[in-house]
Amino acid sequence: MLLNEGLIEESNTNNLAAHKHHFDLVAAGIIDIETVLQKLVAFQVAIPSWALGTGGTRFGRFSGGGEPGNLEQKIEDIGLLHALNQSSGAISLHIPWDIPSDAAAIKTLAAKHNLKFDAVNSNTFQDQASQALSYKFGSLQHVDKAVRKQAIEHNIEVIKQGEALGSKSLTVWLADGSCFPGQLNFRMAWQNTYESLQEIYAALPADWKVFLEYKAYEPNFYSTTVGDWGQSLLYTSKLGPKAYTLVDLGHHLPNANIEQIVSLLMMENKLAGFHFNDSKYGDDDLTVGSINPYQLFLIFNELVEGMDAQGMNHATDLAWMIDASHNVKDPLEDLLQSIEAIMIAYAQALIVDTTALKAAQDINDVVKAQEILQAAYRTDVRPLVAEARMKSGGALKPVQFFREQKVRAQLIKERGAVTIATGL
Ligand code: RM4
Ligand code: MN
Ligand code: MN
Repeated sequence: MLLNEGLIEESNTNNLAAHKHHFDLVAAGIIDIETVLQKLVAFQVAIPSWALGTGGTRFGRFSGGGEPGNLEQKIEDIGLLHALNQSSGAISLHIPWDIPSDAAAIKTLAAKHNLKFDAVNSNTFQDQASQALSYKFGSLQHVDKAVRKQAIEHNIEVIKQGEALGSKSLTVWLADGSCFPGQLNFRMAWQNTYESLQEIYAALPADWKVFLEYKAYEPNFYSTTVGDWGQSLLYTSKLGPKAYTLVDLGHHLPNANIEQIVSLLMMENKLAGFHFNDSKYGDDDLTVGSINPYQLFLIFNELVEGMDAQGMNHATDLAWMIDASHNVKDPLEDLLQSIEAIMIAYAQALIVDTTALKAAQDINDVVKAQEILQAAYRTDVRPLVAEARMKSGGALKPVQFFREQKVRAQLIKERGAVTIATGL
């Protein structure tokens, strides 16, 4: 379904007086408000094609109604999100869950919704019906060369699919590892993985990048062959300048200092970007900012500091994507909340008094440094985010709009109450 723009305007008019009151209050305290707003307007976060349906756990999945049944409908859903918040202007495809049957038609449809194609993702963590050899014991690391070859060829195929759509990067997440001590020779697994990645790297078009995601554990529980940022950085450093390390927030052991990881990866010019989500225990794939919004702010604080130090463009020089699973929420509402949480953390990071912070750091004034950071974090920047959204044609209150206009009910009417989106 396409949203009627007039309805967004109408809803904004109804909310305008209250918004203006809140906006003026907060804007008065911000020195270069116009620059902050411009940066917020420019910032776009990609939506993965697997996040439009209801997720699940290994115990069950409780699908909602009106889920997109094909890639076209997924693009329409992201189009809806983008119309509401103007910050979700890209889609990231997971192959083979979402192989376009007609790339040109899919490109045209995406363009109609003002969407670009972000990184394409390969999948060698599941066996597909048509597949000759199994990934039960790994893919790029596998002891059998024939399995490695199959996995390499799959990645090269994904690059080709991405090229046809205008993507410029491949994200590789490997489930490879082992479940029991003795199962795997770590050094051999590392070497095999490295050699396989070299072949994929060699197949990258000149203007492409490859992102290597790491994950501490799961589905393998004893060892993971790309288990942390150090291991990923070792691969990406050896591979060459087109290889970068991707940070998925849920892929760390508890209490990891993710903001420090981010800072160091940026220092080495090896940070690919992010998969945003939040977690309490592991790779929970909860809504970003729902458990630990302060950590999200601290991460954005390092991002802004690091990107500014290197003269990077906040909106385009790193890859931003949501990677969450919505078990008990409407996926579209959850994605609206996710984008809002990201924009809030970004806005807070943009208003940190960096000059004062630097001065406090230089004289070891620890108390002052904390005051400065928390002054930004405790500022209610929601009116700034809403203002940026409205300026670009989005809704002041996207979730409220989604509910008032009964968007899900309309999707159920169009698509049916029992539909299951491809994905996990
Ligand atoms: C993994 C990882 C990947 C994602 C899959 C679905 O845990 O986060 O990025 O492609 O889940
Ligand atoms: Mn991820
Ligand atoms: Mn994950």
